Amino acid sequence: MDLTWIKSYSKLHPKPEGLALQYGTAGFRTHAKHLDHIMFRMGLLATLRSKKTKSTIGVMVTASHNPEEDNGVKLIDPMGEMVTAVWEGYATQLANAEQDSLLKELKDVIEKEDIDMSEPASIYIGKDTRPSGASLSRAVLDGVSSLGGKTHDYGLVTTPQLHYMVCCCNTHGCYGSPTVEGYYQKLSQAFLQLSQNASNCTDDQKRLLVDGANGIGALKMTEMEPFLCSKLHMVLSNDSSSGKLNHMCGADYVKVQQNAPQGMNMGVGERCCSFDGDADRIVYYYTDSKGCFHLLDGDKIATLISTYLKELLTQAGLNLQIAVVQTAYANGSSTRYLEDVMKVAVCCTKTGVKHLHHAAQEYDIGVYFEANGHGTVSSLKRAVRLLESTINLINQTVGDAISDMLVIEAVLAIRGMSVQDWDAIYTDLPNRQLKVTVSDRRVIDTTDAERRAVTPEGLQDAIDSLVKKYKTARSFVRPSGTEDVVRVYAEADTQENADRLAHEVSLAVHRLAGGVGDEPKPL
Ligand code: G16
Repeated sequence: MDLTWIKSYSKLHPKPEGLALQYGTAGFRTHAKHLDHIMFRMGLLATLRSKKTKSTIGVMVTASHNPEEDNGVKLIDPMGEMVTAVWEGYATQLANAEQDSLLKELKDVIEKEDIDMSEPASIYIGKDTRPSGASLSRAVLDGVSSLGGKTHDYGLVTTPQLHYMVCCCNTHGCYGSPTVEGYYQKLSQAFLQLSQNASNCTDDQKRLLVDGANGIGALKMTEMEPFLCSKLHMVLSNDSSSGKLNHMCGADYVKVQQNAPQGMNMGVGERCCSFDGDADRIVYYYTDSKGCFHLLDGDKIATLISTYLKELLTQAGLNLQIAVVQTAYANGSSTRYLEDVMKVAVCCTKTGVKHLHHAAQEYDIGVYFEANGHGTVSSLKRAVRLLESTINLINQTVGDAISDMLVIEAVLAIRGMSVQDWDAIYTDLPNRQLKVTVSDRRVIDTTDAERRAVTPEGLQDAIDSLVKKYKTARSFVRPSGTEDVVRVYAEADTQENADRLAHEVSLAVHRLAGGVGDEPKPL
């Protein structure tokens, strides 16, 4: 097939010479000014994927938790899941092709995948609220139309909403109606039905403070609130009316800083939650009467939801296998609680919900949450009436802050639990996350679900001997797939020791993995 016209189209979205980017943990992500050619090329690739799978494919323009100046793109496969590793490889191949070899690389993918170019293609596009989103999503549209694909531009949506639309479309409406209103209706109906099983909630119990990270989640919660028929009273802060996206707010900030976001007026003991920039992550928290901050992260969410589902299975007399999937970041206390007290299977995968999602699908019901609040429940939908509303309330395609929040609110109400009761299920081990800048983070290679570093030589030995100095301690390092940093995680018996260990491991990374600038300072 003659595709030479692609050459002239692609000149409108030229690649800066020498710039190389990788499809990372959740797609391409960097400063928005480097992304125009990537977006055009991802439009091309999504069109090929659509022709190949004879299905609608999604392209979400977002950089999620990253700063407002960044942007990125996530590709969505037919059932709403992330694209496969092989296609991630094609994405990197196309992204990094210099201008005059793009056509050759495109043809290479077409040949390898044996794509029939006469097939129609359909692409759903969405974007978060970043200022760069409008022009970058136009570049995606250009890419799709240059290969003759059809597009439906949903404009401003959360990432999970776009996953939902793609899944609805490819299941011909079985998963729901592929509109934003269809999404609100599906989730709110399930929430209202589930909530009928809760004893009457007081106004205080219905009140939830929501930090919208000054992003798309805030806009969408405002749209959704009327569908919830006053069963949940959300008080929004960081609603994008004034603050900057993810700046001193949002789920990533709260999780990493272990602190409340700016701009939220929290009363003692009040239940609060934070979304991230594209509303696929959520964390909960409150402050106690002594002013102490309590974080209920993805591990606590997985525990709450899996305990509830296990109870339902027991009540229904169903012998279904339930498992919780975690990553290296899971707090040691949560893993111990799940395995020893709850007796559920726990498995550990690499960071990135795409890895957790696949592992979760090995079980009848797989609850997966990263400690950072990104996750969901993936289950084989059996004809179990008791579970039906819970299942309907869950966006099974991908982690979804809105759907997760409604499940948590319903489960807390049904079980008559306060946020403090939930927090008391187990006590987190004190922990600390740090970032270290190195000249090339790819020098760090890991194994064992990223819990051990294979290179550079000597780094793992250094970590092992540092860990030995502390009680109930654990630490690991891994290159981020979304930011140009090495992430360091440490936990230990006290916050002071966790901080000290994280700092010592950061120093080892700086020394052994080519640290840039001054050595990390103690906390
Ligand atoms: C993305 C992924 C998450 C991952 C996070 C951090 O989240 O979807 O699964 O935990 O990046 O990844 P890394 O540590 O490799 O930078 P989001 O919400 O930013 O899309």
